[in-house]
Amino acid sequence: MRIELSEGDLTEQRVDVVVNAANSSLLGGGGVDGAIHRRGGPDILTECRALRAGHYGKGLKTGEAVATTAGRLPARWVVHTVGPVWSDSEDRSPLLAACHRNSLHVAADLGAHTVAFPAISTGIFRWPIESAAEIALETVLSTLAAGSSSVEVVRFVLFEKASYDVFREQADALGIPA
Ligand code: AR6
Repeated sequence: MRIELSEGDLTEQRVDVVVNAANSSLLGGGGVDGAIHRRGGPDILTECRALRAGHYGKGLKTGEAVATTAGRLPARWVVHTVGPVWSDSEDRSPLLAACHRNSLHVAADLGAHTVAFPAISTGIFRWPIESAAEIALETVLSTLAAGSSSVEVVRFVLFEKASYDVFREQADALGIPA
């Protein structure tokens, strides 16, 4: 099992699963969600609509994860998850951890070997990058250490150099090799 950090665009990753920082509507948005639907084409949205018409009639709850195929992206599946909006008054860290854990469980159910994550909640949802990096890395480490998963490589794809640097610093602190 390996954790990698990369500066770049999630929609260009040749992996089994890219994780989407979606919202509960599952019907698209800005940020990385907008980029995934733009680059992936309309099939992803068609599948998301079908999910809303079925089991996810009320939308996807914060912390949950669900898969669609990846349309024209060079990945096999998109796992959509909903990160928490940052709150100054409430500790929502367990929900941010749940996003990462549940995304990895869905990826493992698909038999995925390689998974790429963006920095969930750190854009429009305003989560401070230092805290997000720590939660994301710790949760992936503990989830993969916990047991038999098909997932062998988890790559965090950071859109900005500043975010990459923070993830690198937190990874060093957790003993994750460069
Ligand atoms: N590749 C990798 N990372 C990216 C990309 C990209 N192409 N584009 C943006 N980022 P955000 P959130 C980074 O806002 O905070 C949407 O409207 C970005 O710099 O995409 O979880 C959804 O529908 C930031 O570091 O997601 C929801 O409503 C990180 O991805 C809401 O935004 C996450 O930023 C979710 O907000």
